[in-house]
Amino acid sequence: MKLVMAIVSNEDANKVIKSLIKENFFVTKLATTGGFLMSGNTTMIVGVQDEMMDKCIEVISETSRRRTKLVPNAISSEFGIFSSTPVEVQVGGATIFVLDVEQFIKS
Ligand code: 2BA
Repeated sequence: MKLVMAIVSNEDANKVIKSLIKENFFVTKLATTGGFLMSGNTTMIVGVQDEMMDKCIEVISETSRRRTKLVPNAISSEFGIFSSTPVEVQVGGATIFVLDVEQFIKS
């Protein structure tokens, strides 16, 4: 058995969890904070049988794919603040750790 720990953006979290549940995985969602940006993200822990590992990684990767997004870019000038051309930022993506599980007990 493996323990998959996946860190995704809050924006993708619900989509990832819904897709995992649909594929019959058991998921625990943790509200976490990235140490670099100090902004909220979501960590999921999923206990999976070895043979289901690839499927689990596939579901997480497909539902949190890294992509670009256009966001408004406000610029201030001597005449006040106004919006200019939007800028492209990278969003999404998952950081995934896979750990061996020594024991799994449900009592
Ligand atoms: P990512 O590498 O996609 O990481 C997204 C979030 O995943 C991180 O949020 C952190 O919560 C987690 N994470 C990634 N790698 C990890 C690891 N080896 N161990 C534990 N948790 C890990 P943030 O820490 O807020 O980082 C946000 C983004 O800032 C990162 O995106 C990366 O592009 C950049 N970044 C993070 N640390 C950096 C550093 N030391 N130097 C330069 N850029 C950094």
